[in-house]
Amino acid sequence: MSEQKTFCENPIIKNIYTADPAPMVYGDTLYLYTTHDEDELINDFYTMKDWRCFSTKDMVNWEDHGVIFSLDDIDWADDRAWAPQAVERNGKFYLYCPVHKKDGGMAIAVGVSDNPAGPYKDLGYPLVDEGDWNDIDPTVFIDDDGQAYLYFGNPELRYVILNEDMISYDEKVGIVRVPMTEESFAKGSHDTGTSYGEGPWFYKRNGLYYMVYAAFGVDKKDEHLAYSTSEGPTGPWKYGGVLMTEEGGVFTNHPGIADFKGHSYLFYHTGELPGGSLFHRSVCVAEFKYNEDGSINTIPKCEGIGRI
Ligand code: FUB
Repeated sequence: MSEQKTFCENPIIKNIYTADPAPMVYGDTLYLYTTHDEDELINDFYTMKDWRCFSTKDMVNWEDHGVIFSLDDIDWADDRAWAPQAVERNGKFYLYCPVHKKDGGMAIAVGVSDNPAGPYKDLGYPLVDEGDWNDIDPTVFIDDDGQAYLYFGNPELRYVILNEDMISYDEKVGIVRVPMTEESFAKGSHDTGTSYGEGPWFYKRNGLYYMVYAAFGVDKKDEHLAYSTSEGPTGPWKYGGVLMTEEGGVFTNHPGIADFKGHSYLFYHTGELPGGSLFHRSVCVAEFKYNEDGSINTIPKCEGIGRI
């Protein structure tokens, strides 16, 4: 057996560029799904073709499961394997992934697998496809009553109410547009006039619903992370504060939050691996604690975390 490390030094993955971290706790293991920034860029833009999975039982020693889903597995997509999130229901695993469609625009694909580390099989058609560019960065959450929700979007936050099968949604309710108000997402410099940018991460803790997201502050060019909370799964949302500042990062950041073995973690990305840039990002992790009232203080980017 290889020697077990006691400290996870950021960035977590050092042999390839990874971004858009999405943790999922299943049993005694934390699975971390990421996107993959290719070394060689096409048209000097995000060059991303597949999704990766890594797992750990102690937050320090990671197993690399390699490519678990890729554009090659999705007949109707041709580009932009962007920020995913996975969830388990009834022993099946669902990986929600934004992609660029062959006939234009972004849409949300679903990969299904019997194993958290894949391989995932595409449905054969998009789950969410409004024919515009807003349909990116899905975040999925199954509430205590069994109702599942899929939020997504840039520049607007939108959601669908998923059916029990997790691969279709309530068409009667349709695609709901969350009111983009300053009370919900603070004044900012993104297209809606609020700070909400993209990369939502939806979850519930101690009865309070959280929406964590990448945000654009007033007069700021790079993304910071912010959060809003709600008493219910569909809002109204109340702005909570800055979760991580933009300093020391790259143009984007992307949150993924998980409680694991009694600890709370924020996954994010920076450009701190050698050769890093806005198109060559790396996934990092920081441990944090919630305040008594459920609020969260700003979390510093950090050098790494210790073993559980
Ligand atoms: O990684 C591609 C895109 O950049 C993601 O979908 C966004 O969240 C941002 O990180």
